Amino acid sequence: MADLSAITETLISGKAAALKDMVQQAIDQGTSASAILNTALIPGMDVVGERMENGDMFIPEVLMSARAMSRALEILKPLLSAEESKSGGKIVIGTVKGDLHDIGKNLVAMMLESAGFDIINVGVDIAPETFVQAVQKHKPQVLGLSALLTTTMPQIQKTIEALQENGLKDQVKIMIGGAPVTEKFASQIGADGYAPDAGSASKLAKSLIQ
Ligand code: B1M
Repeated sequence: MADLSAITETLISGKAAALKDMVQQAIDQGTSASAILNTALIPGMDVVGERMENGDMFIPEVLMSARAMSRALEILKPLLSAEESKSGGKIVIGTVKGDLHDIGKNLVAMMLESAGFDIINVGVDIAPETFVQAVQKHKPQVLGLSALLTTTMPQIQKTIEALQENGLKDQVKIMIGGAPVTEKFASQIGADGYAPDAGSASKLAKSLIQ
């Protein structure tokens, strides 16, 4: 059995190369990708968040952990594929304006892709009008909006308003998420669904498309 707590510690220390090796080793030893993700990596990022909040870790160190996490996710990506059949749906996903957090959004995109959706990941710091253009261009069934800061949550609402102003609100289902986002907020602003994590995002997208 792989030492998952050592993986967590290496992620917190931001040692990307060592983390990649350890994740690969854990997989080779038979540990499932979801166990590595849910038992070692996500709890590790939570510790990083707590230390950041307490002033025990600073932005450059947090960035090193974030980079290490992204490298680990690259290894896990092909292994996290869901068993369900392809849905054939198209999803545009991005992080809202003013927000640079992309690990969770990329994880959601990855889960959706492995569940059979066609994903257009438009990136971070995306303005409402850019989301509108992406919806006009790609005509997705679902638009996914991610926000990790309480200060950027209003941009989700602004994006929904921009879709409304451009006559697109009824042509696309809007799914939202991110640490500060809640079900209540989603219904208040007229989003079609909220998902607390990547696994539920995949289930939600399927239910929205049906
Ligand atoms: Co930032 N940051 N950060 N940060 N950062 C948080 C979010 C924070 C909670 C840390 C803290 O203080 N405890 C705090 C926000 C407080 C608040 O607003 N309530 C915070 C802050 C304050 C900031 C800055 C303002 C700090 C500063 O500069 N003073 C700054 C803002 C920059 C900006 O965006 N404009 C900042 C910067 C950064 C870094 C750049 C250093 C880095 C981001 C690097 C990157 O993403 N490439 C960073 C990081 C890494 C974090 C923490 C530590 C980790 C986030 C993460 O990746 N989690 C974070 C603390 C924390 O969350 N524990 C923190 C792991 C990821 C798998 O989870 O992103 O929650 P998460 O995604 C989940 C779900 O939320 C959900 O599914 C995902 C997978 O299960 N989900 C969706 C996400 N999007 C979804 C979309 C969906 C559905 C579900 O549908 C479309």
